[in-house]
Amino acid sequence: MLPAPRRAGNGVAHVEPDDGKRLTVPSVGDLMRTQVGIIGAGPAGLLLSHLLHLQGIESVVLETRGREQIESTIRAGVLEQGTTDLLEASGVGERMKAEGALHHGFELAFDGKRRRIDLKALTGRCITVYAQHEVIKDLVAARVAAGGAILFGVSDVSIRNIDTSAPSIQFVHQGQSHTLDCDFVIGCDGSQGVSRSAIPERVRRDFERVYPFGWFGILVEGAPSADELIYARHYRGFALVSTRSPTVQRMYFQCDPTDSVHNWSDDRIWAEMHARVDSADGQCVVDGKIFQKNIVGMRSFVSTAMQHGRLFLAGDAAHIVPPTGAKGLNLAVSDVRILSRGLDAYYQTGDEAQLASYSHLALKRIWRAEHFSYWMTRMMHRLDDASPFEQQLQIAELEHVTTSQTAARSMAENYVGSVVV
Ligand code: FAS
Ligand code: PHB
Repeated sequence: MLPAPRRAGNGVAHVEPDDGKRLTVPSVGDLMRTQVGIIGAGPAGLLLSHLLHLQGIESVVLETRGREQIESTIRAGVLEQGTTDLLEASGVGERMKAEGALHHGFELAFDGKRRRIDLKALTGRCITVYAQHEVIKDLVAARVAAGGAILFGVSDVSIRNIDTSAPSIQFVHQGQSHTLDCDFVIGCDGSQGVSRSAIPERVRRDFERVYPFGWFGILVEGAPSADELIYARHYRGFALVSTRSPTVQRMYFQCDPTDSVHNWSDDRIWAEMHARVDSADGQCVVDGKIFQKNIVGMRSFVSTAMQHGRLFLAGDAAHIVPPTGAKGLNLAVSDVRILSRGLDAYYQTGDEAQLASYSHLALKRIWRAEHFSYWMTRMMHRLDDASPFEQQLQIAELEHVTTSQTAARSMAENYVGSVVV
C-alpha cells in the first residue's frame, strides 16, 4: 500500500547557479528529501518538473552536465502542435510563439520534382520550428523563476530501493556524496543514462533496429532555401533542408555513420546538398557559411518496461526514433504529459490507477511514432541492400503519398502527431 500522498509547499529550494553556491533543498547533512526525484535535465526531465510544480508537487532534478551545456546542445527542431499547445498552456510558450516559425506543410523532393504535403489542409494542424535548446532555456528559466531545484554537475548517480515505497537516488555533487529520498524516481536521463539499467532484465524487453547510415548535420549562417522543410529522396542518399531562423539554417544529409566531419570540406557538402535537393525546375538549395558540423548515428529502440516499482522512465531513456519523422522530442513530451497526470492523481486522491497504466498508455503512442519514423526512414534513405526494383518502389510510394489524399492525410496525421492511439 502506497503511503498517503503529501502535498508539497514547505518552501523548497533554488536552482543551483553554476557558481557552486550550496543548494537548499530540505536536507539533513547529505540527506535530502523531495516527492519526485528526476534524473536528467533534458526536455523530458525539465518539462516534468515544471508540470509537477504547477500541480503543487515538489521535485528535484539531477543533471550531470552544466546549465550552459544543456542550453547549447543542438538537437531537435520540429515541435508537434500537441507539444506547442502544452508548452503554451503551461506558461512556457511565450518566446516560442514569438521566435518559432509556424509551418503549414513540408515538401517531398524526389525524381527531380517537389511535392507539398499540406499539413493544415489535411489535418487542421501545423508544426512549429523552434530549436530544442531554446525549449530547454525556456524551461530552465521557468524553474529558476519558480525557485525550482536543479542540481547541475552531479556524478555517480545510482538508484536504490525502487521496489519499496521509499526509493532514493545516490549521487555526488561538488565532491560530496548525497542521498535524495523521494516517493518516486523518474529516469529522464536519455539513451546513455543509468535509469533504464535499474529496471531488472527479467521485467525488461528491449527492441532495437540500428540503421547502416547516419545523418551529417550542418548549421549554416544564411538565408532559408524554402518557406518550409524539404525532405529529399535521391539515389545518392537522403537530405533534409530545415531551418532555425531567417538567418540560421539547419540541414542534414545521409552519410556513413563511421565517417568523420574532417573528410567533408564545405564545397563537398554544398555539392552533395545541391545534387540531392535541387529540382529540375530550378529550385535550388541556398549556400551559406557552415559554422557547425556533426554526424549522428540512427537507430530505433524501445524498452517496454517503462516503469518498475517506484521507478518510471520517460523520453529517450525508454525509446529512440530515427529523426526522419521529427518525433524524438515530441515523444518525450507525450510521456511526461501522461506521467504528470498520473502523479497528480496519486497526490490528489491516492489513486494509483493512472500511474499503473503509464507504460501501457505511453507505449501506444511510442509504437505509432516508431512505426512512422521507420516507414519514413525506409522510404526516404538510400538502402544499400535495396535492389533496383525496391528503389523504384520507394519512388512509387512517394508518388502515392503525394497524389492520394488518403495516403497524404495518413502521413500528415502522423507528422503533426494527431493520430489517435
Ligand atoms: P535527453 O537526452 O535530451 O536529456 C537527457 C539528459 O540527462 C541530458 O541532459 C543528460 O546530460 C542527462 N543525463 C544523462 N545521464 C545522466 C545521469 N546519469 N545523471 C544525471 N543526468 C544524466 N528529435 C526530433 O524530434 N527531431 C530532431 O531533429 C532530433 N535531432 C536529434 C539530434 C541528435 C544528435 C540527437 C541525439 C537526438 C535528436 N532528436 C531529435 C531526438 C532528441 O530530440 C531526443 O528525443 C530528446 O532530446 C529526448 O529528450 P530526453 O528524453 O529529455 O533526453
Ligand atoms: C531539425 O530541424 O533539426 C529537424 C527537422 C525535421 C526532422 C529532423 C530534424 O525530421
